[in-house]
Amino acid sequence: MSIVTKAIVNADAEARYLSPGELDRIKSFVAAGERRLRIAQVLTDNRERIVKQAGDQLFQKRPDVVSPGGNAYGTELTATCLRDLDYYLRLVTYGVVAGDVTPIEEIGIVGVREMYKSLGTPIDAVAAGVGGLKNVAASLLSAEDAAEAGAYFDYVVGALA
Ligand SMILES: CCC1=C(C)/C(=C/C2=NC(=C\c3[nH]c(/C=C4\NC(=O)[C@H](C)[C@H]4CC)c(C)c3CCC(=O)O)/C(CCC(=O)O)=C2C)NC1=O
Repeated sequence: MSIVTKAIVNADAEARYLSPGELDRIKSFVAAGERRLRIAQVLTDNRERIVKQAGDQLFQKRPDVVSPGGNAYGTELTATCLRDLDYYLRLVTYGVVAGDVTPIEEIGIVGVREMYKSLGTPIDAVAAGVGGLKNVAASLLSAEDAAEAGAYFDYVVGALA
C-alpha cells in the first residue's frame, strides 16, 4: 500500500478529511516521486545484469550452495536460485515506487522462512544474495538514489536474516 492509500484508508475509517500532517506526508511523497520512478527504471532496465552479477558474487562467497549436495546445484536449480533473486529485485522496485515496504512484505516475506526451510534452502545465503543485489544496484545509481533503494534491499535482508 502506498502512503496515499494508507492515509485515505485511515481517514475514511474515521469519516474525516485528510489531516494537515497526512497532507504534508503525501506532499513529500509526491515531491520525491520522480526520484523513486527514476530508481525503479534503472533497476528494471538493468535487472539481468544486476541478478547475474549478484549471483556470481553469491556463488563465489558461498560455493557450497552450487556444489554437489547444495540447494542450488545443477543448471536447473541454479537458474531457480537466480530467479528468486530476480523476484526480490522486482519486489524492491515495487517498494521503491510505493515508497513503502508493504508490497515486498506481503508478496515476498510472509511465510518465506517456512517455505525455504521446507525446501532446504539456506535462507542466510538468500539474504547474502539480496545484499549482492543491493551492492550491484548501488553501482548503477547516484549515492542519494542508492541510499533510497538500499533501504528496501536492507528490509529484505533483515527479514530473511
Ligand atoms: C515473488 C515471491 C516468491 C518467492 C520469493 C518465491 C520463492 C521460491 N523459491 C523456490 C525454490 C527455490 N529457491 C531456490 C533458491 C536458492 N537456493 C540456494 O541455495 C540459494 C541460496 C538460493 C538463491 C539465492 C532454489 C534452488 C529453489 C528450488 C529448490 C528445489 O526445487 O529443490 C520456490 C519453490 C517452487 C519453485 O521452485 O518455484 C519458491 C516458491 N516464489 C515466489 O512466488
